[in-house]
This record gives sequence, structure tokens and C-alpha cells, in this order.
Amino acid sequence: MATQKTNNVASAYLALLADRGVEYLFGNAGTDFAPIVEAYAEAEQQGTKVPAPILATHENLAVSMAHGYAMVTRKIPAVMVHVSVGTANMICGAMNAARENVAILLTAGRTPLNESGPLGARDGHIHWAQEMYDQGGMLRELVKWDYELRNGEQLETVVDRALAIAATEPRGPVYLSLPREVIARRASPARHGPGRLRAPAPSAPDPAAVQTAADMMASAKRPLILTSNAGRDPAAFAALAMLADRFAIPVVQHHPRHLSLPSSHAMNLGYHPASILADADLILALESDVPWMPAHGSPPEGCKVIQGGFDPLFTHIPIRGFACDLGITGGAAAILTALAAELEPAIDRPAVAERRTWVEAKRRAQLKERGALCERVANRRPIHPAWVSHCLGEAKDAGTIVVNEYTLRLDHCGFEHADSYFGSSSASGLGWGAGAALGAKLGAPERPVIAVVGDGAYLFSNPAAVHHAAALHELPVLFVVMNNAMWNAVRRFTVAMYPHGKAAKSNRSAFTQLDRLPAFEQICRAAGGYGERVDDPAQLPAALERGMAVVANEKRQGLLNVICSAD
Ligand SMILES: Cc1ncc(C[n+]2csc(CCOP(=O)(O)OP(=O)(O)O)c2C)c(N)n1
Ligand SMILES: [Mg+2]
Repeated sequence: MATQKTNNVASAYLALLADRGVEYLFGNAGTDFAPIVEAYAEAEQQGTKVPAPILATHENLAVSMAHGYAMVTRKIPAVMVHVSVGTANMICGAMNAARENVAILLTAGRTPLNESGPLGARDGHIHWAQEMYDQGGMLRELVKWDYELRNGEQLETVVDRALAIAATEPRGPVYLSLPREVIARRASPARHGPGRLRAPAPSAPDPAAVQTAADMMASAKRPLILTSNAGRDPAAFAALAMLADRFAIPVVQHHPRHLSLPSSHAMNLGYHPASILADADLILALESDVPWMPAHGSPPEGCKVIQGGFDPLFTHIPIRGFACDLGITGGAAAILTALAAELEPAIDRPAVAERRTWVEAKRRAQLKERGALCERVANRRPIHPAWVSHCLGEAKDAGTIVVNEYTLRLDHCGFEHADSYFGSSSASGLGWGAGAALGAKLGAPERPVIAVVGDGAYLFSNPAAVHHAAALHELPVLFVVMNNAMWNAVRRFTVAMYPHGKAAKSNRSAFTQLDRLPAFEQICRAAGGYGERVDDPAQLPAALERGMAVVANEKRQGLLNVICSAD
């Protein structure tokens, strides 16, 4: 039984969070924070253990940092923002986290309830206009649970329930609002017991469903595994490598957010399902919200589809019609392990040998094509994104964490270990990558962290706030900005929709060019970091080396503004 000498509910709240393993509170403050600020001062004086406060000067940065931290540590961080307006700024980050099953305790103050009277009652003009009928309603669709703290007596139940629900698979953010008078109330010395409200273990894959899947797989000639996120569970990384190798089943990672298979694995057929879909007679889509892109081709008729994961139908997505002839609910590692055990006695060894040869030939052709492209573009100016990706792959070491907001070409940058690569959320709320990289560095300080972002993504991330946070919290990250001076995605999708249209013929179409961009390297330098503009492809390897050396040796952030072509 832990006892704190507390003044107010806020003190008890912070002590409870720390006791439950919440190491950091990422915050962007306002008038609602007064009791929290006071509680921190009190904790410092009394030596009470509380989550370390991590100040972020924009809410999207605060949530993205928390996301990055949670993604590498699998611990639950807390975020606190300023009432309704802070919540509004936080929603994009909340959506990124929700779609990636990242457990975060999102919190916000709440406009004082009383117009006068108790400590914490309204004393600023904003305390009228900032009130909303349903503050939590703004992000209710994106969180697993939301609640408003009513009094200090329920604190332990509320916090424990919030953390347990966030940690239950499929994981996700939860939201708690904290009215100012409630957290300002005097609390009797807080007593909380050890946490008794733990996240339940996930259900095991149904043995009958696994048996059926194994039968389907054993009789298939060209089975294919498609995944985006199996590697969220590091045990699944090893299980997938084993199963794919043992039974010679090719794997394609479609828009991966976590690495699920080493790049060098003999069954790794890259990142584009369209290149192999036509051959498949059975697909296992594992933790994959969009296993293939119907607009680019669908599996042939007669090809059966098994979907597996914690929520195989992705019920939070309103429309999603990917076939599911058989669904298996459970963790990716558990599904793969059970499947391998059932497949072992059923498998036709000569068929596996034939398939292995077939996959290896496909893989050789892919590698040759990638190598040829890389050679072709190596000397191009502006620098080609494939060359940047290749050079980065050569420069980083095995322990490096790469956070990619969208522009890195995975085809040209190899990764061998679980948790070495993190891609941006399927929701793609831009502005995530730079903050997530800072959070990753906070969670894994001993590992080098590189953020690869487009010029657009970089600007969405609130660069001044990002570089300030990197300096303030001493988080030396290397930012590599692939600067093509445009929102190429907007251009690409316009041309794809109107290939013979007027915009396709123009290179000055609206809402695509980013002219007169600032010198990004100077923004980083202004915050005390290292900054370099790179426009010569031959100089890129040396520039990467310099950037990485500064980050490693001088322990300060760095930014390479790499002048790139669109494609
Ligand atoms: C919050 C948010 N606003 C807008 C978009 C739409 N969007 C998707 S990609 C993109 C452009 C990204 O530009 P950049 O990072 O430079 O990469 P590029 O497309 O040039 O490769 C935009 C604006 C988004 N995904 N998220
Ligand atoms: Mg761009």
C-alpha cells in the first residue's frame, strides 16, 4: 500500500500514474493545468515519484512523441492537452495512434464547471467559450473508452480502467478529461493498492479454424502471405520467418508500419502485392487492413482468402470488403505458431521444394530490377528517392531505428530486425514522423534514430516545435528530408485519376507545388542542431555519415535537406 502526502487530487493522480508504470506525461498546457503544475512542484519538494513531464509546444507533436515512445517500448505514456481546443489539435495524432493500435492515455483539462466558488472555478474569459457540451465527443470515434473524472474517490478505478482498456488487444488510445475543480480538490493522503485491474490476455486462435487454414494451405500450390503489421508483435517476426521458410510461402508487406520479415529473407517478395497476386491460389492476410489495392488488381477467381489478426475484419473501418473465406481472431504470433504446427504433418515436401525454386527466381528478378534502377538513377540531379533510400540503407547500422513518414523507398533500403523500421499510420495524418522519431529516441536512447520525411510531411510536423523539443529534451535524432518541393502524392493521384487531363499535361497545377520553401537545414541550425543541404548525389553518402556522426558524437540533432526529384 503506497501512501503519498498529497495536497490535491492532481498530486494523487500523478503519483498513481507513476505507480502504474507511466514514465512520461507529454504535455501542452493551459489554464486547466494549474493544479497539475502545482502538483509537480509539490512532488519535487516531497520527492514523490511522478511521470517525467515532457513539454511539447504543439499537441500534434505531443501525441506523435507519445506514439513513437509507445511504439518502441510497448509501454503506455500519458498525454495532457488544454481542454477543448487542445483536444481539437490532438485529434489527428489520436487518429494515427488509433489506427495503429497504439495504447496511449490521452487526457485533457476541462473548462471549470463553476462560474465562481470553489478553488479552480472560472477566472478567465476563455472559461465560458471553451466549454463544450461534449468535449470527449470530438474524438469518441477514435478511442476505446472515454470518461470525465468526477471526484478524487474514483481516481484509482478510473485510471486503472483506462490503462487496462488501452492495453487490451487490439490496443488503442483512451481519453480522460479532468475538470479543474475536481483535480484541485484537497485529497486525503492518497492510498492506492497495487494495480488489480490488468489487461486480459488475448483469446487464442480457434483450433478448428487453424486446422481448416492449415488444410487450405497444404493443398494450395501458390499460397501467399500479405501483411502490414504482423511485426507489431516481435514474436510474430520470428514466427513468420520460420513459417515462410519452412513451407516456402512468399511474403509481401503492403504499406508496413512494423517490419514483419527481414529484407534478406529468401521468401521476401517486397512491398507490392500486385506483382504476385495473379499467381496466388490462397492468401493469408495477417494484420493487414488493406492487404492489396483493388484498383491495381485483385486475386484471381478461385483464390481463397484467410484473414487473421486481433480484429480480422477491422470493424472500425466503415467500408472494407476484402474477401474473408476464413477468419482467425488472435495474435499474429499465436496464429503463425499454431498454423506451422498443423501444417508440418500435412505438407507435401516436393511441392514445397518446387515452390521454393519458383519464389527464389521471382526474388532474384526483383533484386535485379531494383539494382538496375538504383544504378540508373545514382547520378541523377535532383537526387532520386531510390538513391536516397539506398544510401540510407548503406549508412545505417543494425541497431538504427528508422521512422518513415511516407517517402523512404523500402525496396531500396534493407532492414533485418524487428523494431528497426516504423512506417506512418494507415490513417496518414501527416506531421507524425518527426515527433514519433523523438518519442522513439526517448524510449530507446541507446539506439540511433533517423526520421525520413517528405518536405510536406516535415512542414506538417511543426518544425520549429520539433527542433525545440529535440533540443529541450536532448533527443539527438537525424532528420532526412526528401525535399521535392511538392506534394507529389497529390500530383500522383491527380494524374492517376485523369491520365489525359489538363493537370497531367501541366507541371504547374494547383495545390501540388511547394515553391519558395525555407532552407530547412537552417531551421534545425536555429535550434542548435546540425544542418546541411545536399543536392549532389555523389555527396550524399558522406553527408549521411557526417549527419550520423554529429548526432552520435555531439549528441545534438541534425537535418539533411536532400534536394530530390518527384520520381
Ligand atoms: C493531415 C493531413 N493533411 C493532408 C494530407 C494529404 N496528403 C497526403 S500525402 C501529402 C503530400 C505529402 O508531401 P511530402 O511529404 O512532400 O511527400 P511527397 O508527396 O512529395 O512524396 C498530402 C498533403 C494528409 N495525409 N494528412
Ligand atoms: Mg514532397
